[in-house]
Amino acid sequence: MKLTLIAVASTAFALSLSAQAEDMPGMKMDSMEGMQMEQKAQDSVANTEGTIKSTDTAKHTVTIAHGAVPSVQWPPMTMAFAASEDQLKGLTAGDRVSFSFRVEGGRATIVSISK
Ligand SMILES: [Cu+2]
Repeated sequence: MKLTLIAVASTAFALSLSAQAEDMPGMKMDSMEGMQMEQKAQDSVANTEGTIKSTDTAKHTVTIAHGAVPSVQWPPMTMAFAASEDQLKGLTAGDRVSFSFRVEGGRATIVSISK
């Protein structure tokens, strides 16, 4: 009688262990993927060159026709970047610039820009 109880108890214990073992790797992988994505977002500062198409000091954007940016897998394109008032200062359409930018949540923000 005592032996049967122990057997049942240990089976239940083993079952709960294997259930945990199945859950845990999944949870670990999820959190690791999350960390890697965060890491990528933090590291995604890319450099390229382009030509200023327009600036918008009210919206704080600069539209640049830029070349391909392999590090973020971008083809050449014309697009708007968020820029600070300071960064926009002295930039005008037609200026050839080299700049670095960061991509966060689908929005590209100028890190530094120079003619
Ligand atoms: Cu682009």
